[in-house]
Amino acid sequence: MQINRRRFGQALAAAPLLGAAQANAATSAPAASRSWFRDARFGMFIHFGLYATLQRGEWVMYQEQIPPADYQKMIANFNPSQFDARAWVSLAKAAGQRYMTITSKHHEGFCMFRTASSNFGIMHTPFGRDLIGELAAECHRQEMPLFFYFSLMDWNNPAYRESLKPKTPVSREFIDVIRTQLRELCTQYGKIAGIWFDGGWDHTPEQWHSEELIALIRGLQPDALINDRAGVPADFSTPEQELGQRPEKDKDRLREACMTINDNWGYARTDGRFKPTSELIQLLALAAGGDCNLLLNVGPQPTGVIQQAFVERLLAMGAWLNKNGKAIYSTRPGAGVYYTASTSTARGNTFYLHLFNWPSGAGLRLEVPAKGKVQRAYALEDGAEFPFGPVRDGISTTAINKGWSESDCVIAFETDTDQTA
Ligand code: FHN
Repeated sequence: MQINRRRFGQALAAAPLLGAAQANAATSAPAASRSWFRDARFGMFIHFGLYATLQRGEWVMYQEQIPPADYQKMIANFNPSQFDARAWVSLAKAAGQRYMTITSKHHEGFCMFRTASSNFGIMHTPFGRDLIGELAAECHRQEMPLFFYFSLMDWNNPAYRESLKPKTPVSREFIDVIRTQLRELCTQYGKIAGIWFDGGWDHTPEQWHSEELIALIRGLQPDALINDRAGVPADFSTPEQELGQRPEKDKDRLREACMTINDNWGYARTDGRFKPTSELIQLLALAAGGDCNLLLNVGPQPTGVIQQAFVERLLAMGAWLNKNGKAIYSTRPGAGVYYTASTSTARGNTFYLHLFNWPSGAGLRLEVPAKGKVQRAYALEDGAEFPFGPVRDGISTTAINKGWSESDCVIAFETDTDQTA
């Protein structure tokens, strides 16, 4: 039964939650973990692995049907000599990203961490350093929460080879390989933020022993957050390349949308289709307006250096967040607004209206619904006051964009009422 990703997503959404007790034991991280994650709103996704050496994205082995024996020979060329954990973490910080998620093992099965489970890993390359270990140490040093992405399917592990065929359960031998690797990730690098499963669509949660794997992680890392891609809902949903609609039943469920800056997760030398910075800022605001985090991806080059096109956009997002972060971090969705190119967030008694693509020098008349009495209105990035007057269940104001962000100009409305309730 070859399950494709979209159908797997639908299957997951339809899956009746397992018996309450088991689910709870298996599906929820502590409240403190849930709230820091929800308040963080913006993370860096890193797809880095052996595939980077071919510079054609992370699915190159599958797409080009490279035989495992040939693919495995490539470990002799893996040497990201310019890899610098401090540079990666500092870039995420400068971008305003509050956590990081790195591929510890992608579908190719190449382990980016020190492991006793296989020789198909980074310690057996000319590079010969524990990249995950160095990144984890730097994240601890800079107090940056770190998630490990972990692919269940593994194109190069002989124990999984049998399970590549449709309708084939996953061998106990391979489940034990996964257990060993998860145990290493949960014990070798101090406190981790969580596990980001992926690549589970070819088998059911039962065939992956997902409950067992999640219980293993919770036992070793009680504060860890775990995503929904082992086929068990766990702590957070993960729409991909879209913000998607939040199902009614998931009103309070944690949600994180992952997106690429260009069209590839892994480094692809010829992929120049980079989203403009304005679109990335608007995606972050729309995500927050939908009570969703944005996990924005970079695919480092084989040297270990993150390409300039990614760096420029991330630094520009950081510059915008330096002035407007209050309207993103620790916010909740604001009341609905009438304007197409906009969204709203709220924090306490303040309501933030995000206006997209409002040209500098252009005028705008706004009518904004506000709960309670509006006491002050101003442009968040520089505090410039906005004159306003009452209209039916809200206020109206007229303004000219005085050089504020055209990507997303945030107007703050301070009121006497909690805007998040
Ligand atoms: O196949 C992977 C893909 O390479 C990438 O890792 C994304 C990131 O969420 N997940 C899978 C596709 O859904």
